[in-house]
Parts: sequence; structure tokens; C-alpha cells
Amino acid sequence: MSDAVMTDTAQRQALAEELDSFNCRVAQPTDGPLFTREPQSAMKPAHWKASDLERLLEKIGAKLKLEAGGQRRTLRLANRGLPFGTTPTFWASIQYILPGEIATAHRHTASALRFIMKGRGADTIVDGERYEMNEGDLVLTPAWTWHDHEHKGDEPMIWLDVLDISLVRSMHATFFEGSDKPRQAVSDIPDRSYRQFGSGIMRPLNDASVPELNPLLVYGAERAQEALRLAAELPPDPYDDTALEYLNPVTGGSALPTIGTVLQSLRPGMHTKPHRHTGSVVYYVMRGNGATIVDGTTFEWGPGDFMAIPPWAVHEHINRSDDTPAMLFQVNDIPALKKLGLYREQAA
Ligand code: GTQ
Ligand code: FE2
Repeated sequence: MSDAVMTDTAQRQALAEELDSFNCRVAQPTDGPLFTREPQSAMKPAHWKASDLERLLEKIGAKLKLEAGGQRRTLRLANRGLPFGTTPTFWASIQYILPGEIATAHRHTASALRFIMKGRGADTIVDGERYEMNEGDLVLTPAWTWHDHEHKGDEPMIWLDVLDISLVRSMHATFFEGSDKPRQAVSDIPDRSYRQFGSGIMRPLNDASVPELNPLLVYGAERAQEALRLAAELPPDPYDDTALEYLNPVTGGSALPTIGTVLQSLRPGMHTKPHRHTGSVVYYVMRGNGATIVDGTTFEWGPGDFMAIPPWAVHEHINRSDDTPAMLFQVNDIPALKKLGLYREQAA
């Protein structure tokens, strides 16, 4: 066949082998499109019920040794549409620690947070500072900070872990280092970062530097929930009702550079307007009963449930109670999208 009569398809196929030997290629008819008009996420909307999670956590507590799974015993919230992780950028897991157990010291380039779900008596040490972890507290382990946990209480304890592992993996920037000591040495002043920056409205006078990492490592439940109660007296946002983001007190930006953390309340009877945005979201229901509709699927939720919303999925929230506010903790990857100029939102 002469060059002139070969179809473009045949030309492309004929060139493929030669180009390949020089590490080059041209688009082939069998390739998918390079771009889609708008995001088409493989992630599926998902719902985990508290009663199922409780049963499964008890089971892994009874059957799995802490030491065998990388010094952490966790139940990972998986997504059927993704090869790994809860969303395209982060992993949400529930960590289950028994009395007397130590989750030994290590550090990694993935940023992490813990949000305490249930129990008391465990503490964590982050770069030498020790914190008692109590229900509703948010504790950060920013990228490359040393951290270890020890449970000194007498009932099993659970908390939510979120790490931006998929994002860090996609950039081939994973580092990990274990420690030869199970626990870190503790600095003599407990809660130092909380004493300095924890009010959220003031900061130390003689420390005007802007550190690369958030200097505040713990956000106590009481102050966060008081801020939410005050904000809930204001008129509602049409899509989120009342939602407050945990801040880096020095920069005014998100608490972690890549992960957004939000405390949200839905007033009695609230039914928000539907919208969509880039970025993925995981919700943990702290109290209340309601529903979240994601791309036409309705998830009826109660205390202890988790929901996941894929990028660009239309969603709306309902509080089913006519006298009690609902409270949710939200994790998202919106700070990462905003930093890359990729954040968009749209009313549905
Ligand atoms: O507690 O340090 O769920 O390193 C996954 C990886 C928790 C932790 C996880 C971790 C941790
Ligand atoms: Fe870790």
C-alpha cells in the first residue's frame, strides 16, 4: 500500500513500533480522550454505618496484632472505584488501640491528622510534645514530624486517621523513617503549641517568624465546638449551613497544607441546596440524624457513620431532626486543589 492510500489510522499504527524504540509515541485511535469536558471520577459515593464499623473494629482488635501491621492497627475505609485509598488523594482509617499498647515512633512525608472518636487515656507525642487525646480533639502530625501513641486507659480507644498518601504517592515523594526507640523523649512543657497558639485569636508577641509547618499541633474539642455554636447563630450558608475550617493560626490558611478539616453543623430541619465542587470529601457524623444525597444516591446517617463524596459529585445535606442540630467533622483535599489552581464549584 502506498503512503497516499494508507488511512491515518494505519499510518499511526505503522509508526508505533519505530517510535517506541526511541521512547516516543503518537496518539492512537484506541487511546481514550486526553481530556474530558469535566471531571469524571472513578471514585464512588460511599457510606459506612457505625454499627458495622463497631463490629469490625472489635474483630480486628481481637484478631490482629498491633506490631504486625506497621505498628498501627487500622480499619481502612476503602473505595470500590479506586485501586487504593478512600479518595483520589487521601486515606481515612480508624485506628484501634488496646490498653497498654504502644504505636511506636516513626515519621513520613505524608501529612496526617487524628480526630478522636471514642475513648480516653491515650496520648500522642508529636516532635517531642505530648498530648492527651480526648473525644472530639483534632491532633496534627504535619509532614515529617515524629509521632507515636500510647494507650494508658482501660478501654479500647478509636480515632480517625487521615493521611494524604495517594497524593504523595502520585508525586513519588514518599519517605518513611522508623525509630529505634518505641517512644520519643518528651519536652518538659506539655501542650506547648496549644499554650502558644491554641486560642486562635492571639499569638506570642516575640515570635513573628512564619514557620514552614503549622506550629499548632492540637485543636481541643471544647474551643472548636464553642466556635461552631457561636457561628450557628448566624444565617446559614445555602450549601453547608454552618461550617468552620480549622486554621493554621500563623498563616490563616488550612491547618495542613494539603488537607482541609472542617467542623460543621446543620440546624434542625435544614435541607441544604445541592452543589458540586472539585475535591473529595469524607464526613464523620459526631451527632444527629440526617441524610446526604450524592449524585442521586441517598445515605441515611446517624452518629458514628462515615460518608465519602467524590470530586464534582452533586451533594446536599438534610438534618432529619426538627429540634436537635447535627454535627459533622469533614475532611477534604480542597487546600491542595486551591494551591494548584484547580478548585471550582457550581450550584446544581
Ligand atoms: O498513626 O502514625 O492510619 O502512620 C496510617 C499510617 C496511622 C499513624 C494510619 C500511620 C498512622
Ligand atoms: Fe504515622
